[in-house]
Amino acid sequence: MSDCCESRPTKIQRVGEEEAKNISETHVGVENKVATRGENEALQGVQPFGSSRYSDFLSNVSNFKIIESTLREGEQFANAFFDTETKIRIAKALDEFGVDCIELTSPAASEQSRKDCEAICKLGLKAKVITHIRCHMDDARIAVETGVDGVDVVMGTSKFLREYSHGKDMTYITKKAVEVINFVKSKGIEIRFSTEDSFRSDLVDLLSIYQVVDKVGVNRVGVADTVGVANPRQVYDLVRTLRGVVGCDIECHFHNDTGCAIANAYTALEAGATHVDTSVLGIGERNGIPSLGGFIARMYAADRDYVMSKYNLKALRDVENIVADAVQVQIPFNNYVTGYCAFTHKAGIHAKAILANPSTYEILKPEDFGMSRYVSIGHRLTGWNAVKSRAQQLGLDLTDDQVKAATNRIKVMADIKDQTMEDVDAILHVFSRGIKAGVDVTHDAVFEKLLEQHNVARPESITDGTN
Ligand code: HCA
Ligand code: CU
Repeated sequence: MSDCCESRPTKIQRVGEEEAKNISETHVGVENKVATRGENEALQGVQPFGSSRYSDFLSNVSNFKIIESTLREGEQFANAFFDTETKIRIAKALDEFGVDCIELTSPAASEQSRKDCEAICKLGLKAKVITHIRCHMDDARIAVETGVDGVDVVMGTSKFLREYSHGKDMTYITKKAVEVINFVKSKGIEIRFSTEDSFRSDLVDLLSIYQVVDKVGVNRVGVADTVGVANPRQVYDLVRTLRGVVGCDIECHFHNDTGCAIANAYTALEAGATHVDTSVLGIGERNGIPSLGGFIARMYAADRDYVMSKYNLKALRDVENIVADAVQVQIPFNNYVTGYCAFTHKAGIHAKAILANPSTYEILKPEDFGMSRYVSIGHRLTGWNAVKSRAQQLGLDLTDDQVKAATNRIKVMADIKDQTMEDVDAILHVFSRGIKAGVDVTHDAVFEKLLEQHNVARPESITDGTN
């Protein structure tokens, strides 16, 4: 259902991986002779300015861990209901992708949640299995019995949460945190302490409690933008300040209400955070958190080697399809990496450059993700270079002038309606055949007659309109 490539319209031309690779290799060779140093660096890698800024001493852009929370935050998505079998499928698919940790709903949430947590712990995954609990001894006691590798503890610290949620003051929160942390640690299990709604909490309160829990020996502290209010600059400031206050790892959790979740996660890493929370397709409370695919795309653009060495990028599509089916949503058309048009190039100018060297208009290499690039040619913005490439694929021997004439014909017809790939192919075949027969195919009436004959000869392909 959610396989984006199955439903791709036929006016789009797929550029074969091999073909693209060859074109790209040839082109880079030529380019090296003429391009400036900066341009060459940009062409050779995916990084925008050739050299990176990631030598920043604080930055973990090239050394981060993913805490994948589809089975915790994602369960808070409006459509989510995961039975045991589905949870196991998702956990295995995430493990196959290579996420570092898989976070599960609190075993204190329900009897079935507890059983599912135990079942996932028994799978023997490579990823660490952690669960997420309130800062409460009752929850902690249940969590440590499930077999998890770690426990993520959270407690609200903002004025809103202190007044309208749990009603406790900072002294109580700190005392509780220390009690829970000591208990979990005594069981030899990893522990993280996070403050809910960190960005609307008092900075002094935050830094004080993080300092206390760091001294007690948490493995990580967490910063959570629970309401999606933070912007990247605020994230940088807070995480950088926190980095100077605690010695433990720093996890970050960003909601996407105002569209900054991935940028915030990236900036947090630049400021010294070590772990980022994601969910598949970004599902979660309200409109969710950074999507695994979007976050990975962002990190790939920053350090392709690190991302490719650590994660099985070709498994992304599978895990997204599994989750999309489970929560009954479609993969969005503009989804990072796997969206229907993520690697589709349309304008003639783009198509020309893509055929010469895909890096000209692509920061992500589709083949690294097991995806294909497409060049859309049956429309009024098309260009003759892309049409020429299609003619070559069809084995038609047309001169550039003849291809240009055929392109004009495609544009005339596409002004009436977009042409399918088959329509485009028909025009090219008619041109080629007409030229061989010595007739003037640029003449409207001649062309139309030949096209009609061509279509009559292939009625079944006209009616179903597919390629
Ligand atoms: C929630 C809790 C949480 C916890 C994040 C964390 C949030 O509101 O459901 O443990 O760091 O967004 O604050 O998901
Ligand atoms: Cu959340």
